[in-house]
Amino acid sequence: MRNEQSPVTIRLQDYQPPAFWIQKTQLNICIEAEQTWVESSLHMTRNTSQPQPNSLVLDAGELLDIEWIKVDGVRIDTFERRGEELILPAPAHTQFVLHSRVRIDPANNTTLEGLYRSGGMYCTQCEAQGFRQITPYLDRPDVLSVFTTRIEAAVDYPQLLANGNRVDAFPCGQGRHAALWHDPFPKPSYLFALVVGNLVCARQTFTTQSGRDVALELYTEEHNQHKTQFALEALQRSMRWDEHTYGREYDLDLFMIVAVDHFNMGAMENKGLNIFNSACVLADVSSSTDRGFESIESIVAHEYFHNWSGNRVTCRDWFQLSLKEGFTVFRDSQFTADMHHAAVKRIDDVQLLMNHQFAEDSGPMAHPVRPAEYIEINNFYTLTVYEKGAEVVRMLHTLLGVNTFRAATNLYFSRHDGSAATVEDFVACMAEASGLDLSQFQRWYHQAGTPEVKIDSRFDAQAQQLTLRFTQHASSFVGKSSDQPFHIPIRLGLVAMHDGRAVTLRTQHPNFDPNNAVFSLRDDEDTLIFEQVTEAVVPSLFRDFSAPVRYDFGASAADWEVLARYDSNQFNRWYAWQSLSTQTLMSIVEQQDDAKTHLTQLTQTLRHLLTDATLEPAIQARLLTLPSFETLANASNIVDPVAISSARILVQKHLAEQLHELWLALLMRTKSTQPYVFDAASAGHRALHLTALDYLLWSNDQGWQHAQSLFLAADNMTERSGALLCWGQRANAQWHSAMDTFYTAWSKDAQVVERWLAMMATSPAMRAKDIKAMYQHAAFSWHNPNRVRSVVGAFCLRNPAGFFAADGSGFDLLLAAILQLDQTNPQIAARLCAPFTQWRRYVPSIREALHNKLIVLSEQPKLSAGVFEVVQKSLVKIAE
Ligand code: B3K
Ligand code: ZN
Repeated sequence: MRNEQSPVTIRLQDYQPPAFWIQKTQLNICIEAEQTWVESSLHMTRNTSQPQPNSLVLDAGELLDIEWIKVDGVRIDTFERRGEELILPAPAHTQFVLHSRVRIDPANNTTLEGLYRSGGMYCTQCEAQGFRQITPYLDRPDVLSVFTTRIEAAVDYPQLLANGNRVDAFPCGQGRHAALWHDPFPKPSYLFALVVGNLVCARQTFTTQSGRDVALELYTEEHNQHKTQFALEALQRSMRWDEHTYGREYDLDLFMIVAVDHFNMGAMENKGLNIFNSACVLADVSSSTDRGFESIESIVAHEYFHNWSGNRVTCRDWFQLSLKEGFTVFRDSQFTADMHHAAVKRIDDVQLLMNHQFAEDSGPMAHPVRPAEYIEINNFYTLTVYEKGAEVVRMLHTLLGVNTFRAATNLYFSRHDGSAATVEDFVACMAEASGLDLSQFQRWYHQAGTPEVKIDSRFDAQAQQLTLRFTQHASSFVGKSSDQPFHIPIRLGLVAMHDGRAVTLRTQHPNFDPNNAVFSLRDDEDTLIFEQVTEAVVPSLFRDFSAPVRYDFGASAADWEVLARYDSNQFNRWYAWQSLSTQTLMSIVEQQDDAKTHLTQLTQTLRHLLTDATLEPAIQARLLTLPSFETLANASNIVDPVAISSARILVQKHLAEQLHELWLALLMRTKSTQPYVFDAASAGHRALHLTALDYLLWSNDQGWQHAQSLFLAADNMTERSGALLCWGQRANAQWHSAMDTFYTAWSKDAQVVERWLAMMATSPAMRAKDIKAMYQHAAFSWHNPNRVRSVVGAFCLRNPAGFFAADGSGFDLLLAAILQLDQTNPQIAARLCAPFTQWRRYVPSIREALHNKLIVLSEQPKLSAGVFEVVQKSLVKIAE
């Protein structure tokens, strides 16, 4: 959809409270075969705390065909439409009813925002600004209203769902029927939802801690009814956990989830009626993987947790997005850690943060957790707002401790219940409950960029003192950096160099909290002195990644090895292994003289980790895995994708050959002997089994046969698709035929087909021409975002060999896809621009080619606001 208006920048500093409130919203939505009618009655009052306005300005999207508007029953013909604004003369009374009737066309709404058709059903997506494509409204999160919704449709659509409680359902003649819903909780329009379809429903009941029964309903198309059980159980676990951990009880008598095939993102937390991308909710033991189950459980939990962090307490404006998203991501990560394995969850989260959020935060799209301005709000559903936002809440949790943090969230939920809050409100509750001064801490919300902490570590054997001298430096994309020091919590320990023992921490520093072993670094520089240190130690810093920073303590390979082998903090063992192997890989990428020595040391450490019987399988799997392409790209001053990929293969091959017997023994030892169940322990075994397979694939030319055997023998999707995935890294004729067999067996299962498409697209042998051929495949559709992500997204983001092919064909492919999608679904088009935004990181030939594509985009006569914003920000001139 093109935006004919020139894009406007919205700024936090311009925030004004609304001039009107809407106490009550009554909607009447009539779905007909060719069109849909929406009538709304808005019971409005003037906000008397604001100056008296001359006009009433409503949000009215360009998809609305307005039939009439009335104020207190009198038709208004003097309205004006300006872009997405509908401007009426301000009504004379302070209280009035605004009544409107509009026509919309859900079947042709390809943006998947507002009300649209997905396959045979109708559904909505209103966050952030989709409601204005349904009816004229004050479509902003600080206007909260009580909604009553009447839905009418043909009886071919038995389910007529909306928020709240169903208060009535009745036939209306001529093969049509209607339902009436009432949601007693005032909510902003972005939480409105409606679903109309021919769906089956799986039901369970949950009894809350206060003894109320809540009906849980999961709606899907009939062919998916065998895939609902897991999500319903995950929902029950989430509800119980939120009662126990945060004292939050569900508030309606009904909680519904609907699975939808066409969806721009993962899921949406509409009040009482969550709508999910099918891929993020449907699962069963035959078609899902361990990772798939974990991810569904965490998304179900995330959306459920929003009922309090987002819905009961909502955001004042979209700059406060992280207030609900960062907090809710933190809550869902605590939940997953409690359900499964805390250190594993932490490793997975930090990997996402370091690989992708750090890159975002040092590039042209860098923005603070609470952005100060935007053009297209959909561009700000970012890793910074979500993941770094969650890290900021985690730091508060670290500084306050479990009990005080709980007291602070209790205060926040009770003080702001039923209202729209800000980040300051949240931090104020944290400060009030703890007595801490968090004014400096607030900078985490306002300053972009990943801080860098340097630590100079000195041991004085005679004085038995270890001195750690810290300096911090706020670093960001040039022109956006700010030099105010952050309040950085550093959880730490000391590990004896010679046998890995934990050494007692004795210091007088006032900013060191001995109960939690947390040092608060608040200044640009500070020095921490540990006394009575009788032997050489290695500092184990930022345990559990206590702050989202890059740090450097000048560690030698030997230091990292001590930590990787002995640190009592499992997360830091993984971090040390990653650092050690990154050091080795970068020495090869940069062709340093000591690369060979590094490799020998790395092999030694890996041998130790591989034979450490005390490690739990899930942790061991992660400790045996080499850093990803992205980790290495982030460690490079100038990214050379070819050099990185070949170094990674070289090292993987070396480790595979040198330790061949051990990998083989590990493969045998971790073979599954029991029928498949999904739980943390057996998932850990499978992860370890697949890690061994991944190395064996490279240990000699016959390695693929292990993958083939596993593919043929596996009784579960984790191993079956895991085998195909690693075998795909060395795709041969047998891999292609196994992929064909796999597709034929699963072609009716949409979620498996999406995984198959992504496996095809990420095999390093694939080139742009092969991806173009995939566009013709029956399973591909430009109108289904999951299919676009599985093919175009997977190729451009996760197939460096293909995307960065020297002839530039990968870049041509991406440009064409963006231009095409910008006509139909601009949100997806803007997301796909991500690889272009990083152009400055690469070697000159790639840098120039990516830059050229951005120039081509910038020269298009009409771009959506979303793509326009990304392109414009990426091209901004910087002083080198
Ligand atoms: N709140 C939604 C995201 C909406 C994205 C709009 N472009 C899902 C979530 O974060 O829970
Ligand atoms: Zn969310």
